[in-house]
Amino acid sequence: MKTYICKEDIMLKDICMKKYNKEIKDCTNEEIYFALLDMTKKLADGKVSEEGQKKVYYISAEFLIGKLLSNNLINLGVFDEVKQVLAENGKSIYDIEEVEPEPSLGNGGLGRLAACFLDSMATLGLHGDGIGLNYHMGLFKQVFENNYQKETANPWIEADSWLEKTDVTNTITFGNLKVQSRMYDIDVTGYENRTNKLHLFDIESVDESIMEPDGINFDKTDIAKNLTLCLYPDDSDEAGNLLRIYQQYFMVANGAKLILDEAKAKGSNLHDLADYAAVQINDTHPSMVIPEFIRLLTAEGISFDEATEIVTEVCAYTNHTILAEALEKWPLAYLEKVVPQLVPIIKKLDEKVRNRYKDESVYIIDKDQRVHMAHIDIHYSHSVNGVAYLHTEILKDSELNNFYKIYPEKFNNKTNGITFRRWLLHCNEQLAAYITELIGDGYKKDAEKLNDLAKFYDDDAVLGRIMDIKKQNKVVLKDYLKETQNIDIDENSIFDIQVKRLHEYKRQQMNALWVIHKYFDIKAGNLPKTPVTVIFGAKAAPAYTIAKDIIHLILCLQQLIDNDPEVNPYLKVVMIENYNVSKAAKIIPACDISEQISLASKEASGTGNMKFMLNGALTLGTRDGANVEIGELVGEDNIYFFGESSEAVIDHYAKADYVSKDYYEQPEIKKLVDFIVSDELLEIGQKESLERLHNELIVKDWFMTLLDVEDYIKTKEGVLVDYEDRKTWAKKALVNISKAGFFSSDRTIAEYNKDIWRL
Ligand code: KOT
Repeated sequence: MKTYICKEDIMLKDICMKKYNKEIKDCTNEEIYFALLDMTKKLADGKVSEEGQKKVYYISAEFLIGKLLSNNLINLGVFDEVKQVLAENGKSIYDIEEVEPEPSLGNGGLGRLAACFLDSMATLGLHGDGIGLNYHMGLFKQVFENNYQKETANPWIEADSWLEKTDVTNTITFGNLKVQSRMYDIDVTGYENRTNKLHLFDIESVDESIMEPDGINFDKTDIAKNLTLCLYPDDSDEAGNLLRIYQQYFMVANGAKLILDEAKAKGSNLHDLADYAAVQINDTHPSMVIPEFIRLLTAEGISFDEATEIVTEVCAYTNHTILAEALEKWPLAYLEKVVPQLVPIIKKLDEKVRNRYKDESVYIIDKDQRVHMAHIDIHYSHSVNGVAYLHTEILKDSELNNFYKIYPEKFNNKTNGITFRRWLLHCNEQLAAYITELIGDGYKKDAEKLNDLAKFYDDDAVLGRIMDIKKQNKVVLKDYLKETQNIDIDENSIFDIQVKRLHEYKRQQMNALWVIHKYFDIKAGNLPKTPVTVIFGAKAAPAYTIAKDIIHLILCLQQLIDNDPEVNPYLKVVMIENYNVSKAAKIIPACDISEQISLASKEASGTGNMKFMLNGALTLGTRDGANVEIGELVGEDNIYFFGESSEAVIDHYAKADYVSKDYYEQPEIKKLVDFIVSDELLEIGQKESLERLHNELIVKDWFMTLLDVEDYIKTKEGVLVDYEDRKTWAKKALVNISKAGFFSSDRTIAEYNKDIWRL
């Protein structure tokens, strides 16, 4: 029996003894968690290796890292050993995982991507650190009350956590105040490779007590107390917008200082900064780093023109959305108030653009005196990338076409990826072990090796095992839902899953219309061969009314169907409360049908689609984002596409010729939409919400739900029929797993490095 982990000075049993004066078997799960935290940090420290001259800095307002313990143990190569030692002492690693609070330092895809990228940089042995903010509350915690989302506070920082306090401090100056900052570090341990750092900056004067219990309301003007309290505070009023600018500048001012200090320490004379630093700007939240660098470089005696050239060579920009409302444009007056030191620089940058180009659409400051942050990035970075093939094409052809015409050489695509350590090895241990049994464990470092699974496409025994593993994962999810939400689901039903942020463009409402269709169908006596469990998980932004109405509709449907004995043997709707990274890890391995049904052209990439595919779910989706590339890899037989193409959708917007009412008038569609305000649902739900949503779909439907709903329903019914042929389904699942290698974030990061960073 092994009673030690790796080195003698890092023995779990010794740490428990020293910390608590107890044997492992006598410790509580909490105590073991904190002991493992110490052990892991020590192991990770041993992997901090030599720095090369040049380093990447990934600056992002979000790093949705999720729980770290198990992943760190996996990456350090000691997970199995720890699991065994704990088991020998009557403890379960899975119970201990539950003790760890989940840091929710992100909203969704953009933040989770940043976390996957950190893992891959360390795994590939690239020296790349993250720079962000240490939000104390992160995103709110969602609870359901009266079939509505209610927000509650979500503090995650404990006295003992992954955060290491450093002695790096700065004074950050805003127009009307100064604050003291401090850097906290989290180790980022690569899979059997180096350890990098995630640097999170905080204010010393932060005050958690000013937050109300809802986790979203607090005095927005008290910047010295609230700056790092929470992620993306409500920006629907002026104070919220200003706070966002305070946060962004605080992040980049600390980041830029760190980058210059580190370069200088390695011998840079700043003229050669690009030989020491590559800065990746994760959408526009960190864009002020460009004028801030120029401010710092000119203060060191470098001319404005040269500073601009240096910064352009150092910085690269990633665009993650074409949704107009997400493109940041700050009123110049706000910047004058918060960061007056940057305003003359931004004006000069704008002047340079105006001197060169006549086209007003590429100016930085528009005629309404608003500063277009993305325009700063595009003019003054050397690289502009989209996050999936289709997305980059749309940027070049339409959204950013005027810029593409000026700088064709800057534009490039980097299709997103996910880390297989978290999204396969950790979340689906059984599948990972079985893949290893079949093809060896080379795929853990070289994901393309999953292609070797192709030789088993027609092997009945293998297909049978793949389905067995899926079934077991469904049982795990069933038990989890029983324990956490007291919900019963049937592991023999089809698990049809849509988990992601709630947004009209992602079209959870269309899935809800399918539920209504199925409800009618069952009532009419058309009973599905295999029951269907439709699982949703989604948080809505607190101020996004229609998104909250959609959650309300789904929860009302859940209740209606649960209480209808005619329907509930065949159909079940489950809305998972507080969907987050840890829940995703339990949900995704259990999925049969992965719902990726955004309006074509609107989902830049999606990364959930990749996680589901890797875990053997089949995609039901539009030809949007990375779905297109999934389709190319697996072939049309192994994915279910429906709906209008992105070209057709873009054309509808250009001509403004989509009229949802015309679709609504079709009797089949009208029946579904009108059920939202039926007596059955009004008895359960709130009139105001349901009527608002009903009306929205009929008179506006900006994201064209009714355009695609008919094809969606037809296609989904076809998927359910196909599910009945278990062997063919299993083969499709195996094809998906075997082709998922392309979506490893190791591949994405290798491309960033080869084309953009050049470390
Ligand atoms: C949010 C606010 C402003 C700009 C962009 C965003 C944004 C975009 N947040 N998340 N995204 C998602 O990013 C993912 C990673 O690239 C994509 O997969 C996904 O399609 C985006 O919606």
